[in-house]
Amino acid sequence: MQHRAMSEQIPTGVRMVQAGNTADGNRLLRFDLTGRDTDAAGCGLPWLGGELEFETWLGEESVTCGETDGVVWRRAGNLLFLAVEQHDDPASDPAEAVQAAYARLLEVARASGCACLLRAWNYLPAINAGDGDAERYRRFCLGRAAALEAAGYGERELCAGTAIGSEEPRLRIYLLSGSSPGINIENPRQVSAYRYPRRYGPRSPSFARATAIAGANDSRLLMISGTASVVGHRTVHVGDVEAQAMEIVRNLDSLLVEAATTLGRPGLREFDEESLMRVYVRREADWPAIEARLQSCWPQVRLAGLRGDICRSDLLVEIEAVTRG
Ligand code: 3EB
Repeated sequence: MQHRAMSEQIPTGVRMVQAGNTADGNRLLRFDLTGRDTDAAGCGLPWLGGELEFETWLGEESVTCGETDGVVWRRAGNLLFLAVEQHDDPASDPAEAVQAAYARLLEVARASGCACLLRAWNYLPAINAGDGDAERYRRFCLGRAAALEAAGYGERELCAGTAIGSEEPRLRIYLLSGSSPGINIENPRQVSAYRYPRRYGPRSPSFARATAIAGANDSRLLMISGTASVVGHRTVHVGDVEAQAMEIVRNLDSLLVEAATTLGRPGLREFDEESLMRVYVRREADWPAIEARLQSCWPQVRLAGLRGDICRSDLLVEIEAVTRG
């Protein structure tokens, strides 16, 4: 897999990511964050509020769809959206099931000519169950890393990601891939997750802090990973949810500056009325305070609040975003 020089055009394109449940022949991906529509992709998490109930991702070309080896897919031109949704026992070790699911996803992506990873979302139950290296999140990371390694993906071929704990006995993995690579951005305030030290688990988490692809009208679509109150590789503000939220704001600001500079796109420097965010909170009661804080930082941004477990047990909130510039 080749990584494209940054000065080159990236042909893989998403025309638009919009809030709302709109119908369009180019609809590549639809997330129903409220969980009401079981035909759509979803997080399997209780929706707590905010203006964002649906995300609709539109491709540049018309969509074809199908199912291969238990992987449901939709294709628009150079882009492929893949989904695996299957039963998962919260009391089990998820490593093998995750490895097998990722192996199937990567094989369908490869066989379709869309082997380049662009964005991944992972939802699984009881993510913090188990002690030390037996924690289900760490076992998830092991299975994911093993499948990626077996398929030949190195740290430069990872993509933006999210991994959140649900309460339904179900593993959901959604993947956006393309025929050409995106551009990965790391956060200067954070150690790259794929280089976290051994203390966080036997295999480091396989994700980039953000991935940029082409958007409409020569813009760039920046897909930002789940971002938590992590500075360097350490959790900061243990036990203080509002301080964690404000640290995330600083992490996101730093990532935007890095992306704007790396990509030469000053329009990416700040979130705007097109930016969408999913806000995962461990304790439902924390949502109103978090929502108020985020609204005062970014009055134009549309948020979805979701009740989910964050992958380190000392993290209380995590935010992912998509923005264009
Ligand atoms: C962190 O910064 C928080 O394993 O795919 C965020 C986003 C986190 C994605 C993943 C984990 C993942 O380490 C955790």
